[in-house]
Amino acid sequence: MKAVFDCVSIFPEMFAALTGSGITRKAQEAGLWSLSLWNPRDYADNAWRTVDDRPYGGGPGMVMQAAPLEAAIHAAKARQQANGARQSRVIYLSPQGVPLRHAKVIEMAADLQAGVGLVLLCGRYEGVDERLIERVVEEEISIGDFVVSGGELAAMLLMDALIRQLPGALGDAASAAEDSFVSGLLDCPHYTRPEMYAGQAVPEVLLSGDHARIRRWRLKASLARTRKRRPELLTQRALSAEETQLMTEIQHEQCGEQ
Ligand code: 9WO
Repeated sequence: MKAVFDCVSIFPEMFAALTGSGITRKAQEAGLWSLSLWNPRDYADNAWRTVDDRPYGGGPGMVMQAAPLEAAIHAAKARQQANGARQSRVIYLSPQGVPLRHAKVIEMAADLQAGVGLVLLCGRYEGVDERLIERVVEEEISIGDFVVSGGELAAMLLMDALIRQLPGALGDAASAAEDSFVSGLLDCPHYTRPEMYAGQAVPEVLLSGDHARIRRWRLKASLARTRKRRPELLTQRALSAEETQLMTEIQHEQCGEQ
């Protein structure tokens, strides 16, 4: 089934980043996913189309009002249902959400294919009236421990991660199953022509044509990188016999460097 996204945003034009370029554009043209945009300003009850107001309790900045957001979300859900969605799930992108991980992306992509439509709420200003979140938001998701200017980029990042999991989204050669993190490890380094660049050669093994040796070298490079940069990923994951052997080699090599 086609993956259905509906985004509620006062900056709908930002989503051209997703529909205009690359794999996400190709996948949309191939009918793998569709996006509808809902501007809460269209549901404002005043002639100036404002959807924000000052925070109760004082302080700087503005808060998005519940009513126009709820009306936009309601319209998005109604359209999804009319188009045959089995279910609609409202997600708010915010730094207060549950951190997004690869396993969650896989799970959500499967739900999309099974007919669960996503409604992504993109906040602006200092946030959204909490009562709207309590009333309609089913999941709050964070893409990382930092603040940006609004939820749109986070929504697009989530959509991109989901779209590349849809069957047929990546070319024949590429496969989402080979992505970094599927293995629970960081990706190994990559090289292309020329063989010598700025005095640096491509690792000899990659020119050898010995596929077993190349696979082993890549696995070892992934393990070494993960150990150095993200050691906590290794404590969350079991090692195979081969991986344990490679880790021992890596530890010995590291000792020599110091
Ligand atoms: C803005 C601000 C300005 C002055 C004082 C305090 C402030 N807090 C914020 C703020 O957190 N704004 C957010 C902007 C409100 C919700 C939407 N915005 C948002 C979402 N920024 N970053 C995200 C986000 C979403 C998912 N994962 C990481 C970040």
